[in-house]
Amino acid sequence: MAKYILYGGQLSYFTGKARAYLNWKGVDYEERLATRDIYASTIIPRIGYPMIPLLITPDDEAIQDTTEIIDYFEAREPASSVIPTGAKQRLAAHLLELFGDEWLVIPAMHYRWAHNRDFAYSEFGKITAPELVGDAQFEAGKKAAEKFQGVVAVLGATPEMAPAIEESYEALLDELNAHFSVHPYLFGSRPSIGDFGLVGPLYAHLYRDPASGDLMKSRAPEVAKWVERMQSPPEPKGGAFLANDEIPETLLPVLRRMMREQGPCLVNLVEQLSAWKQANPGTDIPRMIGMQPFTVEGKTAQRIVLPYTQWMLQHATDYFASLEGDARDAVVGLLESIGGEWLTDLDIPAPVKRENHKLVWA
Ligand SMILES: N[C@@H](CCC(=O)N[C@@H](CS)C(=O)NCC(=O)O)C(=O)O
Repeated sequence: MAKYILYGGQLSYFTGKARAYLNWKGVDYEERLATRDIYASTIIPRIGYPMIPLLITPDDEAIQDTTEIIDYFEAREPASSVIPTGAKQRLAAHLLELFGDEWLVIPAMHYRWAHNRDFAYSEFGKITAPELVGDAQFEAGKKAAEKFQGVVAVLGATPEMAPAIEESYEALLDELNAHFSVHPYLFGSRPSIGDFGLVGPLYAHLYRDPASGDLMKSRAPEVAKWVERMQSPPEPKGGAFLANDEIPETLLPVLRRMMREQGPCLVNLVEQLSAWKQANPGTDIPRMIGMQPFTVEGKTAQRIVLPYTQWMLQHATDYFASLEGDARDAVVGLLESIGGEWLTDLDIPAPVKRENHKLVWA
């Protein structure tokens, strides 16, 4: 039988997330480098725009988007699920996937482009121009990296924010280090969608980029070991989530950080997207719709507003809306304890969904 093919690269945030998941799920797949030729011959023709990772199934279905890749396998193999069944654990797992996917891009981009620039150029060279060598490959990498470098500042990783971003990231490393010195994964001995979300930034940019890897290994060795477990799982499809829907105490500081930093931006995104829809009837949803303020460790700047982020948020809010009785009460209690009360009565006037690799109004 034909294998699954994952097009991506070691330097890519979201390929790291997909690879970690496929390895844990024991999927028989082959990873292929997304070279310039692959973008032209396969990625753009199949999904309409240049983005990785792209998974091609044995039935020749193309799936771009790591959350959709995970959903695809979870539906086929629910027995070894990375989605916890306990209400608090599941809601927290959705939130931490959202945090990893859509927020930790700020420290990831900052550290790559402020502290690992030449390494990144040479890695971009290897992926886009494998036929070249030496300086020619490095220059090709520099050119290919321009697109990614160009968005670093609008994502919020500006030179003015650098000290605050580093302060926050180092504190996050300390929090995660304390957690992973007690638990192998976020919610016990089985990784969850939250673990896969976090390993996106914490593998390619913050572990594999050399200066960032040195920082992680010296300051937070338990986090580095978790990254290694995530990429090469010692027990694929094994382990279990903690009993009684327990949220470990050591995770609370991480959840509070997420709510403190990302929470206000999520509320603002929902408002902006609703206003945008009203102002632009019948228009396709663009990739970005405006700017918003964000605050990290007391410092404020502006960053872009991405409608896609609301789709990730809706995984948490849709799940919350499905809860009743004790399960709902337990989740409300958790949200109150982490500064996430806003989520309990959040109204999303302009919900979105994904269809054929595009975001559309739901
Ligand atoms: N939400 C997507 C994000 C994928 C993504 O941003 N991939 C990056 C590389 S790690 C990319 O190809 N970016 C190109 C772009 O943003 O135009 C996913 O989960 O797969």
